[in-house]
Amino acid sequence: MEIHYWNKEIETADRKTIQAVQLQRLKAMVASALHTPFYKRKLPTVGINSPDDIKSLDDLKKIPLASKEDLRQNYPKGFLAVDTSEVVRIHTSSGTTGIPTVIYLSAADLDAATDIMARSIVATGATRGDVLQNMMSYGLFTGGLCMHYGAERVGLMVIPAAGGNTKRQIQLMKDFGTTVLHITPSYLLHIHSTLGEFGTSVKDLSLKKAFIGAEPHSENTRKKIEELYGIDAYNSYGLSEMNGPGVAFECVYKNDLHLWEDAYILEVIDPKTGDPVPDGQEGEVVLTNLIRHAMPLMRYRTRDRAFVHTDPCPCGRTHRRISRILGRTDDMLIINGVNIFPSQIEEVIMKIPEVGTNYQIYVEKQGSLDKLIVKVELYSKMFLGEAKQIDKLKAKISDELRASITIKPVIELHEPGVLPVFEGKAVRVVDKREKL
Ligand code: DLL
Repeated sequence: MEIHYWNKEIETADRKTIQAVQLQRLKAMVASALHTPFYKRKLPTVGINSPDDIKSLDDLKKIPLASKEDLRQNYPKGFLAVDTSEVVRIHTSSGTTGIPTVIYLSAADLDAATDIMARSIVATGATRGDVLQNMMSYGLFTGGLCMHYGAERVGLMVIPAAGGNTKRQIQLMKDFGTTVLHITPSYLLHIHSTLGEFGTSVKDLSLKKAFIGAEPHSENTRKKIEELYGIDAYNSYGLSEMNGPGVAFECVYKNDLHLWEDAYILEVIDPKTGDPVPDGQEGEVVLTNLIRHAMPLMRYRTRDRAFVHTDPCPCGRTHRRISRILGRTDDMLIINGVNIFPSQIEEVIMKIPEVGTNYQIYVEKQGSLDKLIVKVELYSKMFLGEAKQIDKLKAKISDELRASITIKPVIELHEPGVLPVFEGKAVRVVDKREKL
């Protein structure tokens, strides 16, 4: 198998070298962090007042864990270490309520993140001459722009197609000879089911690879994609809080994801106790960003469950690999790549005066795509009204939800007493999708 590297020296460095880089970068990160309101408050309470208080990588453990809740509570500038005049870009991701989490990048941060993205792309064998159609949404979501920059740096020809409009996507693939896709697995499967409708078959396309990520998927889903398209599909993991895609990526061997340890310190903890779990054991992934100084974020609880591989990879890269993401430790739903918290839905519907007291959220597959159904009980007097009024209310709930969670759910309205009542903890979410 032919192996390509973007930066062979660091990608194949021995553990001692990687750890030396980590220590030096962690110190620099603590120096930046001490300029943010959040860490200015937190670090002195654990005896860290200067980068010199970090003497070894073990001192990382002193730094308090950070959560999405911390980001939300400190929105919008509590984690900002520089003057906004030094920031060249922001991205956001959904938070547990309407308040998003925001990340800031300076020009140097963007450059560093782009380099890591380029490294991920090259690890799959994609290179100059390839045509990448980026079907992740552009805008505040990191999936579009961050991959775009990385692919340009490698020298691929990028088609910034963004998501949706399947007919146009297929046309673009045909017209420009797309060889690589960046896409959610659910959308890639969906496109396959529509090819016939648009008079196209896989043979009309030049596809060789797909980078699939932004949502959980199983090994079977990957295999299905590879068989249907006759391509190699590589798992791509990332999160906005760590600069988006490119945190961990599969190489040509496709045996789980190399996590770039010179850019991110990886820990896996028991989500209940916060204690580290041994390699090979499933736990919550905790990441420290070593390359973003405009907005330091250390020991961030991703809520993603995975385990660390200990066996070496035949590609020669020494950065440890994580398993595919096996689930989450919180209730965040990922619907066609979009992150949604049930609490966001509750907040919107409970503000609508006609809505009664009970509701349920259903997620199921419709073909290969996820379908979100929000079942809502109304006060009984509503059902005495005209059908037109009910339709109007459905549209109103749907529109208000869309404004908050960015996707339009199907709304079902019910009379009181129809939805299940729970005496203990209410089961608000019924997720009928494949379990990993
Ligand atoms: O989804 C960044 C990204 C874009 C990754 C494009 C890959 C490709 P967020 O919107 O902040 O960022 O969502 C991050 O999505 O914590 C995981 O729960 C989930 N996720 C991302 N990639 C994978 C994957 C982007 N390959 C959250 N497998 C993460 C499973 C994934 N889950």
